[in-house]
Amino acid sequence: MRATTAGFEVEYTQPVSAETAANLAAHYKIKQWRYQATSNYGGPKIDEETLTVTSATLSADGKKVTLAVNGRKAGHVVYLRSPRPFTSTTGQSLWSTEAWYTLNGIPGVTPPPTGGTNLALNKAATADSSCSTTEGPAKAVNGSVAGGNGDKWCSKGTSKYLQVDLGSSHAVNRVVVKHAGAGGENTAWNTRDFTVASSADGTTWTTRATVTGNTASTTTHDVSAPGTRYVRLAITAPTSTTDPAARIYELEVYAAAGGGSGSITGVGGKCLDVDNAGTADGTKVQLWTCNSTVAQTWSRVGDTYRALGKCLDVDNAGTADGTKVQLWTCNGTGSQVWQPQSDGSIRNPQSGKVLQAAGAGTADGTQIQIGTYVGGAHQKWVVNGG
Ligand SMILES: [Ca+2]
Repeated sequence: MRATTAGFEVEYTQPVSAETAANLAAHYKIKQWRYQATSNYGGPKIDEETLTVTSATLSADGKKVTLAVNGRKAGHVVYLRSPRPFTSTTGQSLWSTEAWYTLNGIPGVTPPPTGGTNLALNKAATADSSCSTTEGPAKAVNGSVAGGNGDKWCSKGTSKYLQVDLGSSHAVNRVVVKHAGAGGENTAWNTRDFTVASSADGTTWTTRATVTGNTASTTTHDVSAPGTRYVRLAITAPTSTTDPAARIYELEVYAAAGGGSGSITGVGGKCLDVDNAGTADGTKVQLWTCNSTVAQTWSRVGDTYRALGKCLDVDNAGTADGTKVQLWTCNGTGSQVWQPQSDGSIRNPQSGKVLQAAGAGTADGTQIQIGTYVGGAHQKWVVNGG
């Protein structure tokens, strides 16, 4: 079993039977979970969830299955099970039906930054309440933990939360929280139970991490939260004692390196490509076999994707299904705003449609267009390098 950019590759010693191959994806049950280090040996599974196998492809020799799997997260254990009957061409049953894979990182996906820019630094922060005027939410995004007891946000509210507005959309991949102990206070006051959620608009939230029983002074949460403008820390149990106050010295938010560039791969493993590396306004954008040329090198600049100095653009600000997508001079309009979604699609908010390969085609030269999201493989993209 090997990890791939889109899922896993599973190799067998004998070719898979026709009966098993007939409904191949249904032969794979996948779960993932993670562990949090404790002072004891071992610990409970955390964030256990079932993953969906969206496709399973058998190799020509019948010995290798390529699985596309939604929702994998770095830093998790992946458990794969193939209940019997699962047979070879000679009628033998699969000997071992289970496999475990420790997914430290997803191949081809930019790992979280080890340093990087803290996107929350000095941004607008809000909270449910503050213990005092000198312990407001801004103190949790001032970049410092060494300023004494007043260098934190503190709340004794009934629904404690701290929220930061990053100011623009980012593909957030790490949130770091510095609790009471990080500021030199009693470590028993480190936030015990909390969630980290993200939002594109400050209204609709997606929970990205759920933590219970924390005792650490600094907690790091590796997440996959594309299109994030707002991050919210919601606290359900502020301390491991009866002390009622939440104490957050710093809330840090990181994303894949800004200004990075790389390919954008779609259906059939083909790349988003500018026809013949043309730079004229209106140049066709298509699927093409990946070749690492500048015609397939896209940079993330704000909410745009750029190649050859121009922007990925919806023709004539169209909103209809099938409106073609092209290369155009960057002009700051909604036709050039693209927001990666957690479901793997890339959304153009102005039209409410997503980037897709026309007719679900995979041939070189397939036109790129917008369409209503239906969850098809022709609407899923992997943005590499930034
Ligand atoms: Ca601070």
